[in-house]
Amino acid sequence: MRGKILLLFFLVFSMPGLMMAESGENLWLRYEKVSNKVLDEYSGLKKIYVEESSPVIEVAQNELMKAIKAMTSVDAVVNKKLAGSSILMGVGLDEKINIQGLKDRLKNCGPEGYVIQTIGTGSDAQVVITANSDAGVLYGTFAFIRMLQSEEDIAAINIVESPKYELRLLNHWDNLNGTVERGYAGHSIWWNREKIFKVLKEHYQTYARANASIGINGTVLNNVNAAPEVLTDEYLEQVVRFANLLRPYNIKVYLSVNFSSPAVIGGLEDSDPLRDEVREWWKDKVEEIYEEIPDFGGFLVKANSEGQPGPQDYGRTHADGANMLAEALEPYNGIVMWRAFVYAPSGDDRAKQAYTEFVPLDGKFHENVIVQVKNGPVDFQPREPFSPVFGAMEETSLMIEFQITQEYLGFSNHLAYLPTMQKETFESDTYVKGPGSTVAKATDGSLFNQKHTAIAGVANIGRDTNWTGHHFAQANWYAYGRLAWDHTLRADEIGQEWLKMTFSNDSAFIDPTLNIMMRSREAVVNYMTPLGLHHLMGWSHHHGPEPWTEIEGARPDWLPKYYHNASESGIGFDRSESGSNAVEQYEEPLASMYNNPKTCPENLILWFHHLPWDYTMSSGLSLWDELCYHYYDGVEEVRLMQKKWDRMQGMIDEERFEHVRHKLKIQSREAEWWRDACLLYFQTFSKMPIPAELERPVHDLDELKKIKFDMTHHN
Ligand code: GCW
Repeated sequence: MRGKILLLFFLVFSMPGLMMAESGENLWLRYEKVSNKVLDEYSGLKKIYVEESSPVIEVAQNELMKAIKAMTSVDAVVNKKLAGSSILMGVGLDEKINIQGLKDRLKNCGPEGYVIQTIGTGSDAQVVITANSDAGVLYGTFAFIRMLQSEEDIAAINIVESPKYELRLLNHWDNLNGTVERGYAGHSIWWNREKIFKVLKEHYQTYARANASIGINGTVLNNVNAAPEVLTDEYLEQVVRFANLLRPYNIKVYLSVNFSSPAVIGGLEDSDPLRDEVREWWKDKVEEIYEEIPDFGGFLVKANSEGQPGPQDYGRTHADGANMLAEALEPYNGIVMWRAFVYAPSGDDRAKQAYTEFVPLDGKFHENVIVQVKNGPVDFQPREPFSPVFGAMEETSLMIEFQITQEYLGFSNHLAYLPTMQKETFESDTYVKGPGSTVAKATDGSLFNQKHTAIAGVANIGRDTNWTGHHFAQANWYAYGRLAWDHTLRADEIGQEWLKMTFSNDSAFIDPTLNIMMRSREAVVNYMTPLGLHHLMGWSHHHGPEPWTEIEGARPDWLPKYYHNASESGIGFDRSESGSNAVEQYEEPLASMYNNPKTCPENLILWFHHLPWDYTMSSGLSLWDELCYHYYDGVEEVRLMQKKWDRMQGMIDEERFEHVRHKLKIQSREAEWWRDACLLYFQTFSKMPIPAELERPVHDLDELKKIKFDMTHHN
């Protein structure tokens, strides 16, 4: 019997095309066997010399040994002597080995960068992984593992790396009751779990390893819509456990705090930031936290925004509020990240408000305050211009906030590879210091003398086995970290790295799949909000199209009509001089360029202009026809994605293949839903026909209006 089982086992796993089912739980840290082509070279990685151990170095060393074992079957051992070791890792190796220029190279890699270098050749070759800190060694080790996973040549490595941003954070919008705001991958990994911490330890370690592998060094554990209770003993105890667990991976924990905490949980009369009693309360609270977590990162605050309390409730400014917290955190080197995502219910054009409120406060924030600005001026739309706040506050540390969770890009149902969008923001020229003053440079310290540089990504992580709901959404987590480390990396090179580690090193799989990824975000823009349209989504769920929605008593700027302004005279938001004049917030030549529809980039034209339906676009088509072609292109692209993906069958495990195929089917259906809903609705104003050569809509407008989108299965 046993023999038969073994035979069956052998047959199943030796058959070409039949691969082990994979759930995605190991993310990009799968450590598959490398090919025979490189096996010989890699098998030499037998002896590891470690200079001065520490908890962080131990993590790096264990990871490396585990990876080598899994990829090459070699049992690497720790060697006490430097001579004869194949891998040398640790801080201070420059004192022990004589490599020309190493000291200078280390000078260039800052506190968390690293050097990886091969010395010697053939069987004497040694790989050196060194840095100025244990964290740098950890990151260098993961970079080296990535090279092994991607089967790169390691015979002559010569790498010097340093991160572009000092603080590279994930923001979890996780509520203490276990739900996740705009989370589409199950419930919170942090809060309200039934299983005990001990059981979950490995799960958390995977999270920590994954983040360490891409250089994330901080995580905010709770929603910016913060419950004051997170600062009570009950929750702080849990925060201490998370901090202890994440520390050896060089990840600091931060908390979102509710500005009214002194009143709500402290029993004070109010939370006025200029009252001594309130200031003392925060100081005591901070002291209490640091007693337990000496390396606590600091606070993230959403204040006076979307109903959250803040200093303005007491007639104080954002600076008054932020500085009070900064003062409490300062003795411990803690940071305040104060969000600029603000807009008043009945104010001016919503796109202008962050700038209007924050730019006058430039220079008024303490040194340990960083103002956190969303990439665009409205709200994580599939395409927005960059926020004009970037570059406009020279005397303030500014950080960029991206959204990794796909609130407005199809949730975890749609394949949308986000780095192409993020690169668009990074590379946008603000012109604040002349041409070349990109958003990247305006935030990474190269243009202004920021005290701190930082970047945040709103996490797409949940309790789903594959962590992110859609297997390809893992790529957005991975890529965010890689870009936070180095925003000059190309979206395609990051995508390729990720595909190799997550699926396969076979170019017959990688090339077409990378092509799907690289074109995916533009597809989403086309079938949802082309030509600068924005916020056409259902007002509460933000998933499906509801350009028609009217809700009595609702804030106008939560409803799509506020943004698209469709009427018989045309469509679009006039932000030119004749409208809200939001263009004025941009430097020249951008202000003039955006102001004129003839020079405004057409992919943003309806963001800045309200134009008649028969307006002639650069293609010679009318605006209406152009809009139709974009919506149809979006749908076509998803159908193409499906075809390309179908050809990948057999190249990866069936489980993940099928899962993605299923998701693409949903995406394809929803792309049609979007196209038909928007075009049929806008057609009631344009009264123009959909070009004859295009297929007919598959839906009926009245039917579409009746769809009640059900959010429940997304949480
Ligand atoms: O995009 C909007 C979301 C809110 C979110 C808010 C914010 C956490 O719809 O769910 O709240 O942005 O960024 O604060």
